[in-house]
Amino acid sequence: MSITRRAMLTGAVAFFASAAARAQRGDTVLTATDVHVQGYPTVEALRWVGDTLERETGGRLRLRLYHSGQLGRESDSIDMARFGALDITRVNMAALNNPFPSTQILSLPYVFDSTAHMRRALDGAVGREILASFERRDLVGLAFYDSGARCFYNTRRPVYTPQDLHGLKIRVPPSDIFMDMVRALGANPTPLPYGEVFSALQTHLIDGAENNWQSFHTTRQFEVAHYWSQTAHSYSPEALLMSKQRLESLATEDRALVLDIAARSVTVMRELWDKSEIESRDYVIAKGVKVNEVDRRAFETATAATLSAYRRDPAIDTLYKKIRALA
Ligand code: GTR
Repeated sequence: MSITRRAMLTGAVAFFASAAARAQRGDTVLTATDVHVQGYPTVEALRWVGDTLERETGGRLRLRLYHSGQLGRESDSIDMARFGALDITRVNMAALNNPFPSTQILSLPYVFDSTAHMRRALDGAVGREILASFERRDLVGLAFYDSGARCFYNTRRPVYTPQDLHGLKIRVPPSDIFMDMVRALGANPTPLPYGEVFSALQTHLIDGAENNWQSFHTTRQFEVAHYWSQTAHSYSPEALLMSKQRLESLATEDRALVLDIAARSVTVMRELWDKSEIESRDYVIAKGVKVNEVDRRAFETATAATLSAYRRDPAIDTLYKKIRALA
């Protein structure tokens, strides 16, 4: 037998022996998913959750992370977690707006003034109320992560006022709020899964989209869309969700540990976020992306009807007032 073959066999035997020992010890492997690539702050925060779980339980609890959308679309991953086919999913609020109405306030236009404002709201009563709302549909809200300020970018021209968006086909995530908002701005909303936006821009199926600096950078959309306009129209944050059924299947102390580590990961995420936001912005600008400020007032006015339509729901209106009180 060749040395490499023998080494491979020895390796395989050792792997299966340790897997068998782990199974016997009752080790638990939690599966987690994220549409972003390795190195993206949400993925790295999840990796930190996995490493910390493993370290603090001596390997009894671990996380298997499927990044880069390996397990499909965000909206599908939410259902998979609800039915227990997946343990943890990291998704944007936009994918939750339709099935979980209390999340709508976090995605609506011009609700937050800054990242600091959003963090204050998420760390307090507003955040707690929204995280608790996931339980109604078999999920546990573990934490919120940042997603920066979403801005418009396109392949055609700089956008200073809503008029500049008129007639453009703009990709939106699967949320009625984003459909309504883009329509209110005079553009044509085109819902597409995140993984399809780059090629849609490249083939001119769409003219533009809206997102944060890190997504614009890591999906390489900046290579085809050269105009970034600082609209900061939505801070729609991320949610870390867990299958309720799976969490409840864990021993009491493990359950507490998962909740605690997820909560601690927020600080890790925020540090990664702040650093990568600057890095991504500087990177795309160095690659030739043209950035411009916008007439923010004009964007607020044009989207005001979208905000007030959702505020007709008294629960949303109460959350809105609590958030504005923290501005
Ligand atoms: C990103 C978010 C993703 C995904 C994406 C999108 O900012 O992190 O989870 O929702 O936006 O627009 O689809």
